[in-house]
Amino acid sequence: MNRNETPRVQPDPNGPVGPVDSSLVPRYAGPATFARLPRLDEVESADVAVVGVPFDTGVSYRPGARFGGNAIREASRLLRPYNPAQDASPFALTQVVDAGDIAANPFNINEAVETIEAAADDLLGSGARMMTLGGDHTIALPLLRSVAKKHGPVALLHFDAHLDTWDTYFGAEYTHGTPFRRAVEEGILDTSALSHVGTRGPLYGKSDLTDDEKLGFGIVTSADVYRRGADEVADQLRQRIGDRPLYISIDIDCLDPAHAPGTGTPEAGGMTSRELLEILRGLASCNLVSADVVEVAPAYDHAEITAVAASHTAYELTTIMSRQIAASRTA
Ligand SMILES: [Mn+2]
Repeated sequence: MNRNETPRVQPDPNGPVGPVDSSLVPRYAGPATFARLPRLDEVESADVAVVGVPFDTGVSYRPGARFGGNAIREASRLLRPYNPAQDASPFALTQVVDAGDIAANPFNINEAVETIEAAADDLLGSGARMMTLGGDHTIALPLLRSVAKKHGPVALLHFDAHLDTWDTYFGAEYTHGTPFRRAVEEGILDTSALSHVGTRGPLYGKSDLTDDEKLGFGIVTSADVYRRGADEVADQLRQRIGDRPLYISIDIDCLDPAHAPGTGTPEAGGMTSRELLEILRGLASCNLVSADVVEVAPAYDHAEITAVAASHTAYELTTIMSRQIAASRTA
């Protein structure tokens, strides 16, 4: 299909280029960009750039998250342009695009981290907010470095079964279990507004928790979400964050393996996808400057369960960013 002939949802001919019109081209036809959005090179500029980082050299257990971004894109074919939970049409409010993949060296973690940071600098420098699809959690460090160059130290909400604040693995500094310790050490996080959400499972020792607390993190465990409910948790997180620039990093293993089997280090007793989406909706008034969804490993997935959850998660985050950009323009 010639791209110039591709029918698109585009309510305003002078407004953003929308997704492929699924009433004219079936959802399962054509290339899979995120939510069937235009590619970056098909538009003049982007407000929100969905970008893949196919890199998983930093994993400690099951590999395979390098295939996560494209699995999420495939599952995102079913996303529709109106988000009733937030009463918004994110792709009509602002120009959202699929910016393709950042090509990172799979054999050299340090070089990959530099490449990802430089590519993020380019995208953020163009004025876009980033919605990154991982990749393993190592990639959050270079993404946060880039975001901090633009906004200063940012508040962080880290949805994950794990703390990801360990020091090193086998002597390696940059791994998927260490990005947030590095980020605190580098001064790129606002340590008055950091929280893990969804944490659970066995640790190496109690010192894992006391070390993490010293770095400045609060913890909302998976059991806290179950006992207190999504609304109360979102209220508490919103109060902690205030109007600080916020980065949200979502390891899909924050969800129970029933909701996200396709991931590298699954832990029993996790949140449901409904709880995750409801917490995110409760954060819609926060100043979300960029976000990532990582650790989708499709080789362990079944029936696209994990990729569907990740695509809806990215859609909710994209909607939050798009609404805020639109609101700032009319303010
Ligand atoms: Mn993680």
